[in-house]
Amino acid sequence: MGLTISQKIIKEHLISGTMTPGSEISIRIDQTLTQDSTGTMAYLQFEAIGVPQVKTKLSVAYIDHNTIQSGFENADDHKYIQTVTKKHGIRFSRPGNGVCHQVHIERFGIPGQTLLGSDSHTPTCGGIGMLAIGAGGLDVAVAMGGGPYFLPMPKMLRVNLTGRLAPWASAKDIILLVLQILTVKGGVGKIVEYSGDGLRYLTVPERATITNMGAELGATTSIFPSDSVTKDFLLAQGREDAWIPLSADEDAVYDEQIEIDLSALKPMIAKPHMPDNVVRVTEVAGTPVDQVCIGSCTNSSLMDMLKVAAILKGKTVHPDVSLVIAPGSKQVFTMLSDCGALTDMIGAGARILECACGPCIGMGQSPRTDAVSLRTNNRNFYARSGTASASVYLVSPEVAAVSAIAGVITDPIEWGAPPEIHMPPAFTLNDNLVVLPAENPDDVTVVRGPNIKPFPINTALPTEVRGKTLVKLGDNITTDHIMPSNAKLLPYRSNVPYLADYCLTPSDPDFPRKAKENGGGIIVGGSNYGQGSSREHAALAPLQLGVKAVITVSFARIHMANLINNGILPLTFLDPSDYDKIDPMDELSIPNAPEQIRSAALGAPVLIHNLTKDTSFQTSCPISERQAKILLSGGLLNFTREGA
Ligand code: MIC
Ligand code: SF4
Repeated sequence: MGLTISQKIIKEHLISGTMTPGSEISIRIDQTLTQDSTGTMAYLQFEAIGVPQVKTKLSVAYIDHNTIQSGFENADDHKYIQTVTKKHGIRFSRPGNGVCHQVHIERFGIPGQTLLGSDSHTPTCGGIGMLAIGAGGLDVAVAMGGGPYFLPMPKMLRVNLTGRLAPWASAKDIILLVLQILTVKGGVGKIVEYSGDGLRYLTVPERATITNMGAELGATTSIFPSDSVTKDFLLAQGREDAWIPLSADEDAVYDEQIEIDLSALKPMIAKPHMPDNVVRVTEVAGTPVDQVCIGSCTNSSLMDMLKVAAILKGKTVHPDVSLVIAPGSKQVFTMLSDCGALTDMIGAGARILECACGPCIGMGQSPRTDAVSLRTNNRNFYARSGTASASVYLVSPEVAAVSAIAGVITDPIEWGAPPEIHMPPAFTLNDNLVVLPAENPDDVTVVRGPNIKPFPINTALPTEVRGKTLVKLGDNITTDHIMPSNAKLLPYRSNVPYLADYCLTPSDPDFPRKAKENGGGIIVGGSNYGQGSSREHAALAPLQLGVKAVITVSFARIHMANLINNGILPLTFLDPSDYDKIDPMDELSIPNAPEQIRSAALGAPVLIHNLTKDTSFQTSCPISERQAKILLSGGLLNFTREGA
């Protein structure tokens, strides 16, 4: 039987397990990436593991999220990351070099290799045929130390693209359509592979937009073949040596398949507050717009920026609109400047931001109260912009640019002919903002600022897990609900005790108080709980508050792994109607917890008593035997220290 692209890469990197969907496998990791908002924690954990030098082929630490230095906290964390990476063999991409995913695909990604990143959009490098997976910081720390990465073997989903994009339709519209079809939980437990004769018209930056936003499907990752388009891109980046051909076998078997005719695709838009709330732009055309943000790791490539500049050239941004543009990398910024496109943007009235995540993670540019904000980002989760009352819509750079001029949401199809942009034969190369690790690690002193506080470490699983239902949440609770991140909170990513006071506050402002007053407790949630980011803080903050278990209808992949790594029990209702039978503040008890968790790994249900209602219900804990041991030890760090 033939293999898919990702099955081929997994087979080559397989350390343990069999490639049967759902069963636990472990793979060798070639490269890792971290960014600063998850990186401080990842490097603290790497230090705790105690491996002197990274054992990967390449590890890079980016500074791109926390770049508003409104106090000493960000700068201190940057210094910590710069020194800790220098000591342990990791390259350091300085602030100003760009957004991690954009820089990594330009300068470091390699087709056929594996990449583990402490950021959910790590799959961006799937655009060049790399198996690139987002994970929690601790999993990345273990991979840097040479340890395997464990994951359930994913199912294979093929998206077959035929034809060629019609004028004004873009890669963003492809992934928005896929999100409309599959929803934000449609990719859980799957790898999405792209194929078909439509591929030959899609450039690497366009492919990267699609694999990047595949994170919003909940997919393990997304991947394109490595073909002549990939080769041309790597050649233009001066990295032709990195190219290998890679495609699925003719007789590869997929568990699911979707067909998309690119020529029929029209500009799409995701309405508030979910990336799968997708309609045609025409359905909301005419809505007045207050803010337009162009950038983020989804749409900040040179191609995207050149399109925007061509649309803005000679025009003026509508007086009621604030337009901000953040190019994705120093390379993009430099080339925009050299060719005069930057002048066209500035001339039209765009406010140019540094090449970083910026507004995408609420680091500045929070819109006004009740604003309509049009963004080229990948996520429009509730309150993520920093303004809870704002309505954030997700669009392509083309829709964003024409709407910024018109002042209302506009379908560009009515705008005339689209600009014709071609990939450059050569990109401008200058890696002078990537600092190499020290030749003599002993000479490097790691600098730790006062913002770095010890992070909570769980204790071994007690015989009885008992606690009150602190909160009962609905479906699709995101990590932005669990551990909000914005300009006020992001600077505290190395200070979990501080962050814990904001845990789950977008859903229940009293959650931290209730947790503290009750000595911790249990969270109850609906389906797809913990979707979105890889931030471990969404497990660490509940741990800090004494949360012992989370019972839901279903979990998102990375968050569930983060809960396990921190020794918090992830349980799912065996009968989803039991969700309706729990009320907030009901006291729950899991008797014989260690025994029940051990048996859960073999498929047995976990029995829970509702002491308040004097009833019982069954849950499942969908874990492997290895994960059961981690839970018994009270988390991965304890498990590793115990020498397992
Ligand atoms: C995001 O887009 O939500 C983030 C901020 O990049 C996160 C990482 C984080 O929370 O630091 C992600 O995607 O994993
Ligand atoms: Fe940064 Fe936004 Fe991309 Fe996350 S999604 S890495 S915050 S640009």
